[in-house]
Amino acid sequence: MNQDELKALVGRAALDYVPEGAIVGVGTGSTVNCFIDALASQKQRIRGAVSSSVASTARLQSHGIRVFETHEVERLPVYIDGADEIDGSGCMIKGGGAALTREKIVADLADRFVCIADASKRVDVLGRFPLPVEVVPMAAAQVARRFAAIGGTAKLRVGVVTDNGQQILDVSGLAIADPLAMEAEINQWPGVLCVGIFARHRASICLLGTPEGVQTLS
Ligand code: ABF
Repeated sequence: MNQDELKALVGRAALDYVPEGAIVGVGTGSTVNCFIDALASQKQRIRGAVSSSVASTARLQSHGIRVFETHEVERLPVYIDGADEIDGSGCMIKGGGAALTREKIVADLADRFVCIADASKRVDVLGRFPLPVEVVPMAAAQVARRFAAIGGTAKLRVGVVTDNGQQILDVSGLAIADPLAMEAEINQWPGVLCVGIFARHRASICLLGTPEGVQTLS
């Protein structure tokens, strides 16, 4: 199976984690798009969704799935989202799709985080994928200097303005041995809106698409 087929496989598999009558938290990216398309075939089973991006909202609504605002819910039973990297403890690097801030906001509402990914996303140590960080533009240069001080090379994602009107830095050269500590540290840097380390909001379950089928990691 090619990568698109593996994404479709895990997108369908995630339906098993959507309770009857639920409002589902929905992430962003091409793997999540496969989940949204699969969800559409069972939309009568759910009340609707809370979305993590303008793009996912549009796709959900194109299928006739009601999209609730975050202030309309207090908790969600499940959040389904992809990742750029995921390690053995469910910590992730996310944000390749520039939606990391709203993804973390919606993940924070959910009782369970189900990550859907093809096998290429599974790593032992996070950091091979350049770490996305959403920043307020006036802080970008100073945040880049802070990353340089810890061995990172930050590059502005040119031509990208996030759904929140901010910028993205992509930071390469980091080996993230302690994701929780690094997430906590970077979150304190002035001008950082969100760092794409999901350790505090790690995946409780990962559905990994492999040529042998779906591997369930928890
Ligand atoms: C999203 O999923 C982003 O956080 C992450 O960058 C993306 C992975 O995209 P894809 O599924 O297209 O590989 O949640």
